Parts: sequence; C-alpha cells; structure tokens
Amino acid sequence: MRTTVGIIGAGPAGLLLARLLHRAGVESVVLEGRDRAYVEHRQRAGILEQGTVDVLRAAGAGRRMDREGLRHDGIELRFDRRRHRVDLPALTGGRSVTVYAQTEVCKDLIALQLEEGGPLLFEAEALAVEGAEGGRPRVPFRHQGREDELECDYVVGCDGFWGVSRAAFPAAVSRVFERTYPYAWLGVLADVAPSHDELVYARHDRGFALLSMRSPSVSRLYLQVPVGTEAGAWDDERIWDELERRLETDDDWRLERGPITQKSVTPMRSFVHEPMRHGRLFLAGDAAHIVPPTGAKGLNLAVGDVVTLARALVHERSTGSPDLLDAYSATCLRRVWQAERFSCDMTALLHPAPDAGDFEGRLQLARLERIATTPSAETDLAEAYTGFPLG
Ligand code: RFL
Ligand code: PHB
Repeated sequence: MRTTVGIIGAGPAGLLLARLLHRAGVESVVLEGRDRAYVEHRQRAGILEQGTVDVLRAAGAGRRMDREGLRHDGIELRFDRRRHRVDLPALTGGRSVTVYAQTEVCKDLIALQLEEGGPLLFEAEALAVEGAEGGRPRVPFRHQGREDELECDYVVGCDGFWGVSRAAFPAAVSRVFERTYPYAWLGVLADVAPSHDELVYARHDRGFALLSMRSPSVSRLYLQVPVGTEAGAWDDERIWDELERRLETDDDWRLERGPITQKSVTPMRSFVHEPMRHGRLFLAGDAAHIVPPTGAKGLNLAVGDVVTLARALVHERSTGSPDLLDAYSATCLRRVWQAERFSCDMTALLHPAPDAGDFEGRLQLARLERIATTPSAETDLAEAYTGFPLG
C-alpha cells in the first residue's frame, strides 16, 4: 500500500488529521490497531476548548456537536465546604468550553472518514516505523491477521502513549521529561442527571472529587484514589458516600445518586517527548505528551498538534517550502509546555498528596482563596482552562 501521509492511530489526533488533510486534498491512510466499537466507546475526555470546537466545525465535523454539545460558561471550585464560580467568558473576553464527549467526537470523525475520506483500517496494528530518516518511510502492519506494509511520504504517530511511533526515534535524539503522581482517579459513569449544571472541581482533606457530565441525563464523576486501586474494590454505595463527603457544602446543595454503569481507574502522569519530529516521522497527541486530566487539556492539545501539522503539510505541498514542517516541533512544544504547567498546577492545587501534612493543606486552601478573591489569579486560571490560541 502507498499513500502520502501514513497515520498510525484513530484516536482524536489521527482521525482529525485525516479529516483536515482530506479537506485540503492530501491523501492519507489511517491504521488503527483496535476495532471500531472499541475506539467509539473508550471513555475519556469530556471538555472541548473553544478553539477545538471551532476547528471541528470548520472541518465539517460539528453538526451533532452543535446540536448535542453543552456550552459551559463557568466552572465551580469547591473547598472548605464553600463554592466559588469562575465566570469564564467574563474573565477571558468571551471564551467558554463545551461538554461533548471524546467518544462522540470520534464517532463523528469515523463516520465522515468512512463516507468521504481515504482508507481507515480497523484491527490494523502498526508494528514499527522504518526508514524515517531518508527516502520514503514504511510502516509494516498486521491487518486482521495478515502482514502488509504501508509506504508513505510522511508518517504521523497518533498512536497514543503506548504506541510504537515514539520508539522509532533514535535514543540519541530523544529527550523525555516525566512526572508521576502518588494518586489516581477512579472514574464512574452514572445514569442520573448531573447534580449541578456546571463542572465542580472539589478539594477536600479526604481527596479530590470532580463532578462532570456527558449529557443532561448522564453524570461523569471522579474520585482521587491511591495508586494501585482496583475499580472493582469500590462498590457503588461507597463511591456515592465518598463523593457526597468530598462535595458537601454548607448550603442546601445535594448530590443525586443513580445507577453506576461503568467504573475505571486512570493513573496520573505528566510526560513530554522532545522533539516531536524526526526526519519524516511526526508525533501528535498522547504519543508525544501526556497531562494529568485535572486541566482537561489532553484532547485539546492533540487537536492543536494536528491543526499545526496539517497546515504545515499542506503548505509544503502547495509551495514546496518545508519551513512550517521544520517549525512543527517547536511550535507545538510551546503550547504543550503551557498545558503541562497548567495541568500540574491544577493537580497540585486540588489533590492532597498521601504524605502531605496540615501545612500543605492550608497552602492549598490559601491558593484557592487567592483565586476566589483576586481577579488576576482567577483570570490566569480561566484563560488557561478555556485554552491557549492555536496560533
Ligand atoms: P488516543 O486517544 O490514545 O488514540 C491513540 C490510538 O492509537 C491506537 N494505537 C495503534 N494503532 C495502530 N497500531 C498501533 N501500534 C497502535 N498503538 C496504539 C490506539 O488504539 C488508539 O485508538 O490518543 P490521541 O488521539 O492522541 O488523543 C489523546 C486523548 O485521547 C487524550 O489526551 C484525552 O483523552 C485526555 N483526557 C482529556 N483530555 C481533554 O482534553 N479533556 C478532558 O476532559 C480529558 N479528560 C482524559 C480525560 C483522559 C483520561 N484518561 C482515561 C487518560 C479523562 C480521562 C479519565
Ligand atoms: C470528563 O468529563 O471526563 C472530564 C472533565 C474535566 C476534566 C477531566 C475529565 O478536567
């Protein structure tokens, strides 16, 4: 098989890149190791920045998002049994975020790709990336049990944190920056209307809690839990009791309970691989960087990468100039490190570490108090949360 751009991975990064290239008349082939149902139902992100919404709409992938997505003009910070609303548009010159699940973004992009775009092969596992340094790179892959090879002008590794693309960078050019956290998130999906109409980020001595949603009738909730926790170790009643404790306020706010339909545990990690390009191989999305989910940045960063890359590839093909491709890694990394900084800060602000003492707890409360009472501190949070420009 031959194509112009070989894309490994059909998560949001790979699917959106294929869509953007198709709209610009550039051929691509997407290889996805898993089957379609798996990719469409993997529970992950829920928050789209304004810039991400604009990109999806401009790519012709915004019809259902515009109908079913929920625009949110605020988030709530909860601490010390108090509530503070951060008014996003008021602090950012009108920017907001949209609740529309990653599963739905992927479903929309897959449907469009299969209808209008180039080949998208499911159960096609890339085994390696070869020859990225010169000539035409190749991707050997196994498709439904048969071995094959994809030859391309460029390969883009959109294969997430556990993919094979990053390993094709020689050790001498790779630099990895990493932090792990001494806690994880237990995430649940529940068939109950969200107990608040905006997201609630709660800091509590017992641990962080987050109230989010998937639709007006489905809640998405998270609890900070110790590393190594098994989702099955928490029965539903214990989960609701713990959420209630951590989210409790002094006013008459109440947490509604309902049937829990899914539980999973997510480890927390910060990770950046530099550079994001080697020869004719490019990395995009989680293949190049991971943020802890507290800042809701992972999916939005993946979108930023592929918008930058699509623009650069199209520029190279229409003008012959490699300038934008040469700048790809540095351009993305500037935005990536801002998101890493914000995601780390939000995580440290809201999660008591297992070995933290009362002093650290008081510091977290002082930081939250500062955000709640100081417009410059609150604006800093609102600007980062709604997103850095795609530039
Ligand atoms: P993905 O989504 O991991 O997709 C990679 C794809 O590559 C495939 N693959 C291969 N295919 C072929 N051959 C191989 N050898 C392959 N190896 C892997 C995989 O099957 C998969 O389909 O990466 P991508 O596209 O870069 O997208 C990144 C996002 O998925 C991720 O950053 C977000 O989900 C992070 N995230 C959030 N981001 C946000 O912007 N807002 C949020 O609110 C948010 N919440 C979250 C999150 C991530 C979470 N978890 C589970 C880590 C909440 C959670 C709990
Ligand atoms: C989610 O709805 O899954 C979600 C929302 C906000 C976050 C992380 C996850 O910061």
